[in-house]
Amino acid sequence: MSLPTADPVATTPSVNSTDKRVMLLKPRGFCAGVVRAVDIVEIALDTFGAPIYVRKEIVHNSYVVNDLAGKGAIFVNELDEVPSGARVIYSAHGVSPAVRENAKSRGLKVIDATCPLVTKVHVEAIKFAKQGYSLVLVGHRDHEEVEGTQGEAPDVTQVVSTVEEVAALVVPDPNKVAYLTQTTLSLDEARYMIEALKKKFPNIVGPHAQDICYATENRQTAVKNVAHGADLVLVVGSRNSSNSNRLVEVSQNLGTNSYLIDKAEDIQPVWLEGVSTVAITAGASAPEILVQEVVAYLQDKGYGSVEEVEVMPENVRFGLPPEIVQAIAAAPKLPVAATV
Ligand code: 2E4
Ligand code: SF4
Repeated sequence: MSLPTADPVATTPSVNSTDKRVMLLKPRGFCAGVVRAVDIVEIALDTFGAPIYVRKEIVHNSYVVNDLAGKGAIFVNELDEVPSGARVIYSAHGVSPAVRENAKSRGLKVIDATCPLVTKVHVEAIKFAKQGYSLVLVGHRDHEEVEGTQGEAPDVTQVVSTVEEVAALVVPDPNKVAYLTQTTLSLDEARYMIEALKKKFPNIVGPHAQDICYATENRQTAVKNVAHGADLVLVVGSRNSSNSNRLVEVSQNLGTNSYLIDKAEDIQPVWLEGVSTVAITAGASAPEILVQEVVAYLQDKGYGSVEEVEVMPENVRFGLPPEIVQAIAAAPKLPVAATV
């Protein structure tokens, strides 16, 4: 047997243009809570006029935030930056009672864009705390949603994000423990964490239906269904979007390369080397216009076939909050155009 005379050169298999295709996952992108939150800011700007303040990013997406800022919304980190008596919108991720009290004492006019499915978790926290339970909130400590939910019962709530943290939990009565979760966790991670909690506290109680919301679950299920048939999964979403990051993890855990991109320009050409099938999805806060720009970019690179793959239907809508419904009702009606 003869030894090779030189190091073998790594070659990337070239992909025939006719094999290059895009799978566009469905459901993807805006969920009902995000549609509602963005509508609230737009309607508030239209009916009340500027200035309209928004506490934190209305949703975790740079394009959405920049777009609304361009229309006159003023994004602030804390209520102290809002002038007394002004109008302020709470983000879709919710706020703690401490924030609500601060707004009241400052005389701010509040419009609440908290997603109803986040509010549902707040209600559970209040219920369990009233019943004397110690609360374990499974989630990411620095996330605004977790800060808001924890704030409902701060003295009895502990946040955990790893099984090591579950093992280290100390509570006054191990038979009186309840758990809740952030709405945008990985379903697999959450299951694993809840199993660890049940082992440590066999009498632990939880919500009737799980706290991870339908949109998080559907987008993860769609990725699970197609990741095996793709060489690359691109997730459109911003860095600070929890649910978008979870979609990348779901794909990577199944062994399919995946990247989070804010926009088409973030795609690095090297990612596409040897790739024939690209699956595209989008986090719950990522607008469809950015998805279409990614599709156009890939088409330009020879991915000529674009097929929408609908894994399940999704038809959820949420109503608007009363302050907005009243504002719409009170707004002067536009004159009806004369017919010729
Ligand atoms: C409120 C609750 O929570 P996450 O970081 O995924 O938020 P994002 O703004 O990216 O998505 C919408 C949203 C809002 C999700 N859950
Ligand atoms: Fe609401 Fe779920 Fe959308 Fe979050 S991802 S805003 S909880 S519907």
